[in-house]
Amino acid sequence: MRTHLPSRKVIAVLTAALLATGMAACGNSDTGDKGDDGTITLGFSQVGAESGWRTANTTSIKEAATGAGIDLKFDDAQQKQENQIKAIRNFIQQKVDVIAFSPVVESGWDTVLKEAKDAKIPVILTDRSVDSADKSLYKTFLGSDFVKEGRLAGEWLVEQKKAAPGPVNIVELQGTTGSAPANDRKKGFAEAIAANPNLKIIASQSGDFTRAGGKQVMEQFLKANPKIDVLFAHNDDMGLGALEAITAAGKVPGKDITIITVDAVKDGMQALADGKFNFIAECSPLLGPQLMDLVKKVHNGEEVPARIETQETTFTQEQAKEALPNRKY
Ligand code: GYE
Repeated sequence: MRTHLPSRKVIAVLTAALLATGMAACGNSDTGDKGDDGTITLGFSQVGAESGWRTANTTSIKEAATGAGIDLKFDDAQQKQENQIKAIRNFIQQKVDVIAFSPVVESGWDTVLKEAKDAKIPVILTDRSVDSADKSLYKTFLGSDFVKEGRLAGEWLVEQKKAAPGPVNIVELQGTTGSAPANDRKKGFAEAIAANPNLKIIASQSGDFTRAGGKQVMEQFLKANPKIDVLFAHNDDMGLGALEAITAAGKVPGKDITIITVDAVKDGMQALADGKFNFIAECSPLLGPQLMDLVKKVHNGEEVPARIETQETTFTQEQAKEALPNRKY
């Protein structure tokens, strides 16, 4: 029997149209879903603002996101893992398309990474890595080889001190305890200086990658150790803080104490060009453009390499003088 009710086909078409309207109405920046315009939403959890390196890294990421037309949700964790975990959970709740973060420390991420995986949100690690055994918890890791940076610093010192007649006393300012760059730079440096038994680390402590930390710990080092020949600081900022402590103790940085750092941000390069630092192993913070490229690829379901290493170099005082005028950060 014929009825005047709409056919099944018509109902299906109407339902689809209603659904589409509903989705368009709620599927936008508020929820973090990809909108009709195809904009990708990226949730990014930054470590903090502890150093010149970090500031340059944040600028690079924000500029690159704007340039790539990616909707960036940026969170500053103030050097606290609990804040990063909270931020990542928020990103999951907001249903962002991709999550990227720079893990403040290496361990303790499995649970939250599993939550992101279960929510089918791809994760990209940038700058620092995690020690998770399950590599399927993230798509890729973009950043430097920190062991290599430590090794390059150590190899330079071995060459400088090859004719040293007696013990060379080294103090080390470590980065944030438990962070990949602190663990790896320490390891690479120790491996390299093992080539000369005269080179001895007599004190090693964390200055948390900050100028204030570097100054304070260096003051303690100077009080406790009458003969310090070399300072290896895991970043420029701690080295810059240490300069104040060294000068206040009546010693000449770069002469009485050889200073080696990592990063090569502008202030560090200036200290090197001025003869206050002696050597810097570069670590590039300009990861934004590569990160945005990876975000797009991962979002489109394309395969990406599991590890992408940043290209970097080293600087002597002469090389710093040459490079300084063109240094962008
Ligand atoms: O060397 C330091 C910053 O993770 C590579 O963190 C980064 C390090 C960088 O605070 O200055």
